[in-house]
Amino acid sequence: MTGTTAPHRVLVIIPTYNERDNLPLIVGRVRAAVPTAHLLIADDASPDGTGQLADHLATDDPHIHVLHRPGKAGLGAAYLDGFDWGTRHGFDVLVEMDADGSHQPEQLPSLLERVTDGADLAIGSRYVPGGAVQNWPWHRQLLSRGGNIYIRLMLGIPVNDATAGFRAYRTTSLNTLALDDVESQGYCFQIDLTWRAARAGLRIDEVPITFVERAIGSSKMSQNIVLEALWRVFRWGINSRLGRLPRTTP
Ligand SMILES: Nc1nc2c(ncn2[C@@H]2O[C@H](COP(=O)(O)OP(=O)(O)OP(=O)(O)O)[C@@H](O)[C@H]2O)c(=O)[nH]1
Ligand SMILES: [Mg+2]
Repeated sequence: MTGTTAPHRVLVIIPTYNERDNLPLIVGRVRAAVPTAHLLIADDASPDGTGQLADHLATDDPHIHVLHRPGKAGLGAAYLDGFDWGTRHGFDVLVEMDADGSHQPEQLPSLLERVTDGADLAIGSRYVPGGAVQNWPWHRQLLSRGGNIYIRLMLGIPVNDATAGFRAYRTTSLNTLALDDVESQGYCFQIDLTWRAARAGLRIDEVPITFVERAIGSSKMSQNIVLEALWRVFRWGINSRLGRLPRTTP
């Protein structure tokens, strides 16, 4: 697909925690890039008033919806809630996108095009030819690239950017992945869903994107998020080798 029309009913889910200054910018860019898409802002009671700002944006635009969650419970929990909301409201494609401008809405049509072409999951990838990262310090690049090598070695999945958080899922395919037992948060949430999708035999396409480091607001990335990913991936890799795989389908 080229241009600005969406192939199906598309919901762009944007989890937010203290993104007041970023929110109007990202919402405006999504609305301009794919005007037919709807947005769901999943806010975890941000102390900076992001949730109230989201409500304000939603009053002026029927394409904008807001999910108020009671407190900070991590990216994964916010997405699971968003997936559930999107499924109940009949959306065919569910998109994950950060609020901080790292994922460029102008590149969303190329992800949606892959889903139209038959992909179950289109991943906006930094690590395929044509993909890039802008303004990341060397230690973040090392962590991300090293993390992806570790994931491929441990899990053997043919994905170059398994931690990427800019994705489009076909709703019917996503809902075959037994999401009720997903416990992972942060980057690990993205790895977990990639691992489930690969084991379920879903078609995963990587689409090159340019990831841009946030210019406004602060990162929620922490040492715990990295340790969680290291540990869970290690456990999944060992269990897989021992033939003790967790279930992938209900
Ligand atoms: N609802 C909700 N959103 C969150 C939570 N933690 C992070 N987010 C949002 O998830 C997105 C990604 O978070 P970032 O802080 O940018 O983390 P990151 O992209 O992994 O790390 P950086 O590369 O350092 O920016 C942003 O839109 C955040 O506002 C959370 O606990 N709840
Ligand atoms: Mg970010």
